[in-house]
Amino acid sequence: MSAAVMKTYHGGCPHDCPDTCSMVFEVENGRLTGVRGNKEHPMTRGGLCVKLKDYEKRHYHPDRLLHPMRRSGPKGSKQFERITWDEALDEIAGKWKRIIAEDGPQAILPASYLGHQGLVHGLNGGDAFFNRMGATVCERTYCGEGSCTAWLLTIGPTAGVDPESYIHSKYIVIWACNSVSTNLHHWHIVVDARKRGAKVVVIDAYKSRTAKQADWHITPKPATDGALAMAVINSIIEQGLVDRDYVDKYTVGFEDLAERARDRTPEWAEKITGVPAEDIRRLARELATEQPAAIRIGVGLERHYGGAQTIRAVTCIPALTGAWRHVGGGITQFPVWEHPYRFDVICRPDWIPENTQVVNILQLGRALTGELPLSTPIRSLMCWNSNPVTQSPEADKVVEGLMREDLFQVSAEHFISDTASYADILLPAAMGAEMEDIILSWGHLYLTYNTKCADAPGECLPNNEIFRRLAERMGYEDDRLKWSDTECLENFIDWDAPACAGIDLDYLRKHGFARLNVGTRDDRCPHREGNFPTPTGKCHFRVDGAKNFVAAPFRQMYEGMQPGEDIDPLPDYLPPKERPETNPELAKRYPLNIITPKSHAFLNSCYANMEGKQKEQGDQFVLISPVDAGARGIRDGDTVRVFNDRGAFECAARVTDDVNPGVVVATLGYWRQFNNGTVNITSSADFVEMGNAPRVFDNLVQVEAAA
Ligand SMILES: Nc1nc2c(c(=O)[nH]1)N[C@H]1C(S)=C(S)[C@@H](COP(=O)(O)OP(=O)(O)OC[C@H]3O[C@@H](n4cnc5c(=O)[nH]c(N)nc54)[C@H](O)[C@@H]3O)O[C@H]1N2
Ligand SMILES: Nc1nc2c(c(=O)[nH]1)N[C@H]1C(S)=C(S)[C@@H](COP(=O)(O)OP(=O)(O)OC[C@H]3O[C@@H](n4cnc5c(=O)[nH]c(N)nc54)[C@H](O)[C@@H]3O)O[C@H]1N2
Ligand code: SF4
Ligand SMILES: [Mo]
Repeated sequence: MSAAVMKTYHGGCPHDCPDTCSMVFEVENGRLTGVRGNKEHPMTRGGLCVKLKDYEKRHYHPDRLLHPMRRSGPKGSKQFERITWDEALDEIAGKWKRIIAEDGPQAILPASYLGHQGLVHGLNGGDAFFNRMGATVCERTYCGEGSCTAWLLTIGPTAGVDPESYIHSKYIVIWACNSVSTNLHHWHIVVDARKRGAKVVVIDAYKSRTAKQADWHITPKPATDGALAMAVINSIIEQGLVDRDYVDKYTVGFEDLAERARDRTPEWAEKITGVPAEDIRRLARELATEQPAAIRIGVGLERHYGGAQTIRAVTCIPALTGAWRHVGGGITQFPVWEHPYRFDVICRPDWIPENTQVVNILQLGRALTGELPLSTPIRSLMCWNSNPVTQSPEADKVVEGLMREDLFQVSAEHFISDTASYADILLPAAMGAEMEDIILSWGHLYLTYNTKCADAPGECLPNNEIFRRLAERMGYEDDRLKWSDTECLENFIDWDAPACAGIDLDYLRKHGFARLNVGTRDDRCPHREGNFPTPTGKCHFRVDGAKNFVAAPFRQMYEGMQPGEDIDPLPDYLPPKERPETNPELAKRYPLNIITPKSHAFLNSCYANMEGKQKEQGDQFVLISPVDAGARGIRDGDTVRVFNDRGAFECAARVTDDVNPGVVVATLGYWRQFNNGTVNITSSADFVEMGNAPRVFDNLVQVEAAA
């Protein structure tokens, strides 16, 4: 017997995480035996997070879906029987052809997200196929698309401050982002900057892991950051700290913004946010004078009715203060805007037939139950790279829709997730080390290569191969639908773009990653002299004539969106729909604001079925203040019911001062099949005012001891 030889290959973490780590895959005899972070990569720096440190265990987990299956029991019963790939593909193509003949292709709805973040196998991997079919377009605004609308309106598609340049920052504001859990490799840089003298301010509605490590934690009431931001603008102006030269040369609409902000004083904001006026003045003063000052915004800012307007206000601040003049000064959202991906080639939006209906993935429940009027009702759903039963709001409605006997559901998955549980046909999908790809990043400025180096177990196939086979079965002859994974990579990136100078596929295969040519950490200062990628080249405090639109960096041009309402030319505070102050009637029954952010040891709903991660994360819980717990006779560890008119879930109460009275926190990702309900049962599928973004933190509930 010869000893197995261990070889290493370049990998890229394929999960929906801004860090997009460069990995080292250790492989023996076609089997992934270990993973490490790449030491050469300036952000990964040799370390992975708690979720990925034993990624090989996810590849060979005993529950992994290994063969195509057909449902053999009632919907949701998780009874399936093994079938062959040919049987599965024939059944799917047969059903779809019949549906198309009877009701047209719009009766078919694809639903995907960033379960895999590769250019080939990821979010947009099935778009060309479904656009060719003429299926209903799925508007996938799960994450940050209202933030994107705000960002584009104000400063255009810029990557903003390089997360690595924070090493040069002297003042760092992390605004509604739990970096220690969700952006760990940026947090390392923040900590290094602090060692060099930077002050770290965290603005978070509760004492998150990140807030606990801040030099200064500011705690606004949930969904009131718009008032805080407007008062910061007011105070920068009032204290005479505006960089007049920068504003005159590189911005539009200062006088109007100043007029709008005139009565948004710190005292006004104190009443709304609960943050003392003196603290707001101090924040304004320090943000203006401690340069370079950088703001890192998280998606927590977006998740309430006025979220996008809030982000517009925050995005104005660095231009007011002239922070953009400095390396390490300005604001960071999703650096993906400067990555040269060819979404027109990836998605083929030109194949979408005119007037195709659009269904938003946040409103999947409403669409499947008939609550949302559709010109063509949905008869078939294909789901991959996403788990809407846990991740979409109004989750009970999603389940009600999936239980429909007349709905033909196909799920391509790694596991029988909460969504896949309801499928008629299950397709086993290949995992990270089993397929070639380039992983996009929305959190840094590198391309990251992933080698196919392990054999897929059982009969698992990469997403792109699944779509190639489906295209063949459907009789679609287009070349684009036949490309190999390598051909896709050759075509999906604009290799001739200036950002790619000196980089090609061979280079990536050899080195594993490459930094885009968009300046270095130490010299990148993209808006020192304006140069904003807006129609005027300036930062727009004021925007004239704009209509609401959906902006997404991972886009297939969401042109399906009806021309929206007029947009307020200026940023402002828009009160949330569900706060005791704004909705006292509702608050009589449901007095507590619930926030449902990410779990530390899960990646959205991924890993919540793995024992090791369950141990790291603990059972489903809700954080509740001693005041609110006491008033309800709830003790630490009690099982409680969290509910409102949309539904209920049960979990353990953790009584703690980490949350203020009136606020409760329950993290996301736990599976319905292992728990008594999930957090998204209580959240609303209504949108943020702009960008059709999720309003899931704009939510009132009651908590009571479980019967
Ligand atoms: N461990 C882990 N990491 C992840 C993920 C995961 O599931 N687990 N998911 C990945 C994905 S898809 C994303 S989008 C990112 C998201 O990463 P983040 O942007 O960090 O998003 P969240 O964890 O939802 O919440 C951010 C913070 O906003 C706070 N917050 C909520 N509402 C408000 C408010 O009104 N005002 C203020 N000031 N703060 C508020 C919350 O308390 C929370 O601490 O994380 C990625 N990384
Ligand atoms: N209440 C609340 N709701 C939220 C959020 C929140 O903070 N609070 N966050 C929102 C955000 S930011 C996001 S991004 C969404 C995320 O929502 P989803 O994208 O639905 O996230 P996941 O639950 O991780 O689902 C990804 C699924 O894809 C599967 N998958 C992974 N890789 C592959 C692959 O290669 N092939 C196939 N076929 N399948 C694969 C995984 O097994 C998993 O079941 O949730 C949103 N929902
Ligand atoms: S989940 Fe994020 S932090 Fe963890 S390995 Fe992947 S990219 Fe890195
Ligand atoms: Mo996300």
